[in-house]
Amino acid sequence: MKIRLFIVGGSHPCATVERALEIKGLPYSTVEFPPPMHMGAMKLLFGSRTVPGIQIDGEKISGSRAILAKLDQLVPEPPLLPADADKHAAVIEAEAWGDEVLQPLVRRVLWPSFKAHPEVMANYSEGSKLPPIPIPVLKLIAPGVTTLEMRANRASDATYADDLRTLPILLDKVDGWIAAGTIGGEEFNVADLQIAASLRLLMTFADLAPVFDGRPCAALTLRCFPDAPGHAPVGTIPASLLPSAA
Ligand SMILES: N[C@@H](CCC(=O)N[C@@H](CS)C(=O)NCC(=O)O)C(=O)O
Repeated sequence: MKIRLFIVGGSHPCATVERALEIKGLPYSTVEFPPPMHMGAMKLLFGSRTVPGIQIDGEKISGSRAILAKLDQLVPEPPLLPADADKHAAVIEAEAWGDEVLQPLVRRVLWPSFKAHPEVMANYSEGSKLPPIPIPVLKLIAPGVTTLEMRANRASDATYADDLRTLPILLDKVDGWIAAGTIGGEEFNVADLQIAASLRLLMTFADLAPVFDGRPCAALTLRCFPDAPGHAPVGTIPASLLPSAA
């Protein structure tokens, strides 16, 4: 089986797919694009402008959920979905929430943070195959890149404040799923991979450490994704917007 994964470095849904490929023991190669250039390239290649996209023996699939479903079909063991019908439905619901609610929130926090601190963006190219962009060049292109990304992700100063204020409520929801056994089992399911990848990216923000501290979802995230590229030091997010300041 020849597998090519199309990614942006540091992207959380791309991390979800990479972890699934690892769990399934499937070797693959990657094609990496710098953001926001991936949007045009992906639209041309996959008909949808988002990463991840995957090519499996020539068949193209776009979107982390569709890709995970395909991988589970191709390689059934270990399963990424429970056999029990009730548990299966609960996992599918948690996965959809991770994709549709949590994933976009992470982008709406990320891009305003990078807009204010373009130098931090360089930390997120750890492990990238692309040549590093010198900090002065990064600072020069950051206003354009971050404005485009904020527009594409419907991010604004208002969403930045709102998302950070509501983050603890979202984490309570994830902790609830862990308590119910929907996620956080010994073997990771599609919802674990979807949710933990988003939380892992948020956990690279040192400012958010107190929000995650001691939470079951933080432990699950680190178990699922021990390492993640990137680090945003304290002060990247304005103190006035941090949930603990509310
Ligand atoms: N929710 C979808 C979409 C992923 C997504 O939005 N990826 C971002 C990067 S993290 C992207 O490519 N954004 C470009 C755009 O919105 O045009 C998935 O999980 O595959």
